[in-house]
Amino acid sequence: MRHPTKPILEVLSGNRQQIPPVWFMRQAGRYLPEYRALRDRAGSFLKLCFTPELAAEVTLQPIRRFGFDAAILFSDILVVPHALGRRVTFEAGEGPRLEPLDEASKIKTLRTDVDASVLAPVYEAVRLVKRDLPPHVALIGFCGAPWTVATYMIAGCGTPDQAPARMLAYSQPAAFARLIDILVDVSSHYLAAQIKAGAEAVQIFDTWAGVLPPREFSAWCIEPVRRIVENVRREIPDAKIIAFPRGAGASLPSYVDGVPVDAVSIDWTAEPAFVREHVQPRVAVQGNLDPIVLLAGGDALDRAVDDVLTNYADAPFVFNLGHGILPETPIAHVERTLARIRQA
Ligand code: 1CP
Repeated sequence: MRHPTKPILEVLSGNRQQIPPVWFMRQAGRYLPEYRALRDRAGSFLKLCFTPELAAEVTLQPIRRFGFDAAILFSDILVVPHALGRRVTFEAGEGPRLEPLDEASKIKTLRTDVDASVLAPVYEAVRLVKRDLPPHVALIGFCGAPWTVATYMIAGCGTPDQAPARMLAYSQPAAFARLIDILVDVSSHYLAAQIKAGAEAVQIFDTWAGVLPPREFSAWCIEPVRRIVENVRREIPDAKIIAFPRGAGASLPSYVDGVPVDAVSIDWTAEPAFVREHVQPRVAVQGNLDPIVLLAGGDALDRAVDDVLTNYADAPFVFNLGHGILPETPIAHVERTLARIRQA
């Protein structure tokens, strides 16, 4: 890792690439027929995550088909609550369901360390992927940020603005802080273990960062992720870390000031001139094609791809979506996008 030669690792080291490296959030998933076939065979989503051979195969599927510059380990942010002993299920077409952690008394009795044997297959999947990865492709591990994972643990599912977690943070701040502390601790170990198993970078997904007012954003998004980055770097000083504070908007400069990551992943609502002036001089940027325009295709897609390149590719930049690829996305639109990025 000290002498990166893979394009995405170069960018994470601050070296702009002539043709930006590209990968897509959720690139392994339901828009791929080969994923759907394997998911059917595996039975449950968690079985897919925790069977190393299957998780490795699903991770590699989009690499074989499209030649992305990075593979993202196939798993889910909710394996961490699962390893903390919470019941987690994924119903087809419904999204995740957890037993809600909706009272301070339930947080007081939550275990503070994960069951290591539950997460061991994840590290084995990392090793298997590394064995079969083309030489220029990097493997990215990941976890959810404490705030985002807490929102699902508290509500028991995704909600439009994660109000249950915001409510608990205001009304039971000590219990809420305890939950965040536990998640900081286990997520730090989880990321370090993925890197030790062979992940060359890690991404911290804070999907729900955008629903918090500034004071809470600082307390529950910036501070916990800063502590995770510090903990991981204490163990692995040159660890490459990307953060995705979705919806951070005008708070992006204070985010990159507070969280010393190698890259920040931005969503499609970011204002380009603002990002160029206040974010890109400090840190590499990743993003931010609207997943809906990838679904729409045609001239609108070509224009949007060109806009992203014009806006951000003059500085260290990783091409990605502004959020996960949608299951209905035609494969031809992904191919068209990659060809356009690489034609230059
Ligand atoms: O039926 C299925 O196959 C389940 C669909 C699915 C998939 C393919 C889920 C359920 N998770 C995943 C994989 C996944 N999740 C990856 C794999 C690697 C890749 O990117 O290819 C990753 C990185 C995640 C991360 C994740 N899970 C996030 C953060 C990023 C994001 O997209 O916002 C979140 C919020 C989750 C929770 C989750 N898991 C699954 C769903 C449908 C959701 C979202 C729930 C919601 O709020 O609606």
